[in-house]
Parts: sequence; C-alpha cells; structure tokens
Amino acid sequence: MAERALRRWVMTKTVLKVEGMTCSSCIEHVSEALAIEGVGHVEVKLDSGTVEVEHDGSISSGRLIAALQQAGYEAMPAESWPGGSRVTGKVTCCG
Ligand SMILES: [Cu+2]
Repeated sequence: MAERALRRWVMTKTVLKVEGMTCSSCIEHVSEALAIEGVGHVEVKLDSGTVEVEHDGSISSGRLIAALQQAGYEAMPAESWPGGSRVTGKVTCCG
C-alpha cells in the first residue's frame, strides 16, 4: 500500500550530546557506532559536540546512547544537557 511505503520514509530526528568527540576519527567512530538498522543519516557536529541522528522512529534515544557508550563515548539526549556547562568527563578521544 502506498501509505505503508510512505511511512518508511518519514524520518525522526534525535539530537544527542556526545562527550569526547574531538577529531575526524571520532566522527568516523561515532558514525560507525550509529550504523544501526533503521538509522538513516548521521550528522556529527564537533563544534557543538552533538550528533543528529535521522532514523525511522523505531529506535529510542536510549538505544543510540548505548551504542555510543559501547564505542567509548558518553552521550545523552541534547535536551537534558545542562546548557553552557563544560564537559567535565575524561577525554575519550581516540586521536
Ligand atoms: Cu578522536
């Protein structure tokens, strides 16, 4: 059905704050970690330390965070990030 086919392309965007991303290798690692079924485009923004994940809506932010933690990065939903405070965590950068 056309309606069902269309639903596949309705993407949800989840923005996560990720600690410890500092170099282009981090972008690769984060992108690889988020290569989960159902995930579409992943945009890593080093400037803001955020990752924008487009997915089909079946993936919870908890699942994305778990995947990032497995890759060695602390992550949290961007909306629960205490704005303005500096990252206090350990440096996890691979570089
Ligand atoms: Cu790095």
